[in-house]
Amino acid sequence: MESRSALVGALCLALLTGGCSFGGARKEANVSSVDVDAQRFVTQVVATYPHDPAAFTQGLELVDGNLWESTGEYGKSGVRQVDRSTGHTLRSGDTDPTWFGEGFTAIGDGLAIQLTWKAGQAVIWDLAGPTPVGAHTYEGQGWGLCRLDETTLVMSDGSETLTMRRLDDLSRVAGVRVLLDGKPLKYLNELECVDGTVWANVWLTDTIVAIDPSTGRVAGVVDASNLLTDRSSLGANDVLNGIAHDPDTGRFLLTGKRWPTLFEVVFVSAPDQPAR
Ligand SMILES: [Ca+2]
Repeated sequence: MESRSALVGALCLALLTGGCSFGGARKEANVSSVDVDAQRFVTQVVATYPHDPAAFTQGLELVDGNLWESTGEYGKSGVRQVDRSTGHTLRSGDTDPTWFGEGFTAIGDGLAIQLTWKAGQAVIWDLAGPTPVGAHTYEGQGWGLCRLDETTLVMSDGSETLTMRRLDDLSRVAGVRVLLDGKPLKYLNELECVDGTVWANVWLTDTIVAIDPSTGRVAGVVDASNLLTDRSSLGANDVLNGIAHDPDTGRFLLTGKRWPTLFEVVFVSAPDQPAR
C-alpha cells in the first residue's frame, strides 16, 4: 500500500490535477488548484541498509535496477556502483582529482554524466567500467542533475533556478525559477526526475521538494528529518543529499553525505496536513 501511495503521489504531483490521493497510510490530501500551498509530507521508512560513511554523496540513481552513486571532494570524487543491501562498492571510477564531483544521471546507451562543482566540466562515464570517455562544458556551478525525458536534463546550481539542458551536449535550453508558496526557494541540490516531476533536496536541510519543471511551482514538501536520528559522527556539511527513485516499487532511496545509512522510504501526508 505504501509503495502504491508513493507512486500515486509522484504521478499526482506531476499532473497537478484534482482528486489524487497521497500517502494512504494517513489521511488523503488533494491538489485542487495550482494556486494552493504545497502539500506537506513526511518520510516513512520501509527498510534501512548500510551506506559507506566515507562517501560524500552528491548523486544517487538507480540505473537499470543497479544503484549508482556520485561522490565529491577534491581527490576523492568518483562514481561507483553500490550493492544496495550491503553498501559495498561493486565497481568504481575516479574523477580527475582537481575536480569536485557533483550530481549524476544516466543518459542511456550505458552512459552517464557527472557534474563537477566549479570546474565547468561534466564528465561522461561509460558505466561498463566505469570509465570517463569525454566531457561537456557549462557555465557556472554544477550541483544536481536528472534526466527529465528522452532529450532533456534538469540541472541545479545551488540557486533557486533550475535549467533545462540538452541531453546530448548539456547546452542550456531554458530556466525556471522555483517557488515555494510563492517565494523563491534556493539551495536546490541533488535531483531526481520521476514521471515529469523534479524532486530536489534543499542543501543543509532535511527537506525534499517536488517541483513542476514547467512552472517552477513546488507542489509538495517532504520533511525527512526523522531519518537519521544520531548525527554525532557527522560534520556540519554531512547533510541529506541523495534521492533515487525505484520504479519497481515506487519507493525512494535516500541518504546523505557520509551518512552511515541508506533509507528506503515512502512519502506520506504529514499528520498536521490541513484538510482541503
Ligand atoms: Ca538522484
